[in-house]
Amino acid sequence: MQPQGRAVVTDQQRRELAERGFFFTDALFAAAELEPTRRECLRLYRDSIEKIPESNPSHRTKQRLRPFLPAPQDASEIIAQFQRHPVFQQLARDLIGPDVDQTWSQGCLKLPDVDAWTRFPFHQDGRFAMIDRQDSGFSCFLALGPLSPENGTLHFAAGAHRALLPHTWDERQEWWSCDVDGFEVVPGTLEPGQMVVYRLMTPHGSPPNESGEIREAFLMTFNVPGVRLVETGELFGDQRPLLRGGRAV
Ligand SMILES: O=C(O)CCC(=O)C(=O)O
Repeated sequence: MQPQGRAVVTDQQRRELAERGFFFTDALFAAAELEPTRRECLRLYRDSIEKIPESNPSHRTKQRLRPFLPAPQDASEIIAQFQRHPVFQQLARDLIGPDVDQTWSQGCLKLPDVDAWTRFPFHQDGRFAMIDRQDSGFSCFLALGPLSPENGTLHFAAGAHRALLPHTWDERQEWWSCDVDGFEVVPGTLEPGQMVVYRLMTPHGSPPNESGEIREAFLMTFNVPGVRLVETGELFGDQRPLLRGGRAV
């Protein structure tokens, strides 16, 4: 068990989260702490393509350019350890309280673009997973490498996190899409180890990766334990305990 640490969220960041739906952190992870997770994401990416049958070329193309790499902890003990980093624990204590679960995680790699496949329309995660505890959760978009508009970093719409916006289904991208016209949109330009911390209803989306390099990011979502899907009542997500009584479990 780890002792409880000092708060990492400042009053200003807390205000920004409440009013704008997100805040930026300093670089809270050293390069040597990020590197093993970065390498593991690349390994999981390569493995994920091998698993797709050659008989399904369009699925292979999408997975090659904008891989979906959920629950990386199930395939990597290195990542499973990293997800319990004291920084995540302290953020969770500061923003949620003494009892917290990891509810979602994914590697967020994006390859150099072909035909705008690596664009992600603006959306609220709350539209993908309609859960009963949207307000208590938060996500961390962590830079494993430098992130910029050019390499397709996530952008965040400010002040639009209080209600579900209308979404339409984008057939080509196979993604829910909402309109953020009229809201300030802020690019998540980040150095390695920096994060944007945002609410589950904060609209976010990303332009194509126009650079020649892989965009390397990592996503973590935390919430109170026992989060359920509204429609079915089923427990949602990873349900992986992080804190109980303020202490790591
Ligand atoms: O990787 C990206 O740029 C977008 C990912 C995203 O928004 C999501 O998975 O909800």
